[in-house]
Amino acid sequence: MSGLRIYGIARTRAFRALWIANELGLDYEHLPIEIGDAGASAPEFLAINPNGRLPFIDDDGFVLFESLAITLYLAKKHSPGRLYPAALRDEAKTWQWSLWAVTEVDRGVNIWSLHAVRLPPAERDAAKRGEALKVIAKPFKVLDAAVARQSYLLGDTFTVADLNVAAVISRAVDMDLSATPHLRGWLARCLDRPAAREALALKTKADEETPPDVTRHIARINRL
Ligand SMILES: N[C@@H](CCC(=O)N[C@@H](CS)C(=O)NCC(=O)O)C(=O)O
Repeated sequence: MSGLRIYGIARTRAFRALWIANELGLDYEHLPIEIGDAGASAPEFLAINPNGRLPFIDDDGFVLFESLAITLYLAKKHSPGRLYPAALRDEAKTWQWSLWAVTEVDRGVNIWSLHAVRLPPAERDAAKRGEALKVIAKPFKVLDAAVARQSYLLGDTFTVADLNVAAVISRAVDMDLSATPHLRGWLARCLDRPAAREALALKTKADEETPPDVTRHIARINRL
């Protein structure tokens, strides 16, 4: 056992940490705790991550929160020069794409998926869904162009830059992506990797087992 613990049910952004850990072939312990008072906001977990959010990791006593900080840290620790790029400018592009994903598309994809897939059909809001699609349309065109002439964001090989962006927009696989065919192909390539599929299987199972009240709670507390 490597001493790595990943906290958070795979339905949450913990999916990102699980994917990178699988990609790196790490031996880790997954603690699939829930959001809220019975999970991340319980005193024992607040003592580790005072944000009360998921995911967080404990790597041999080193605690880290923020899903993409976790993926970048693990990739740099275990795969320098491979999943984590060696060259300064490739590293900078990795930060660029990671920050871009969080600021430009994370919330929009989340809102869309809640109101297109995850909330009970009668509670889905078509206006919110449409607004979310409008917000992500422009950044999706940017991503589409970035992978139009190369297989991955930094060139010919898959790196943590791809993992971060693909993980953030993973729920977009259920969208009509015909307006961004390169993005669609790239996303399928990324999510088809064995390490991604393994994490996605956990996420799908967690999605299926999530009671509607929890999904409603997620939409309410995040104003989605
Ligand atoms: N920027 C943070 C966001 C973490 C976050 O909001 N996680 C959600 C689950 S995906 C959560 O824990 N929500 C519970 C809450 O807000 O109380 C990250 O990427 O790790």
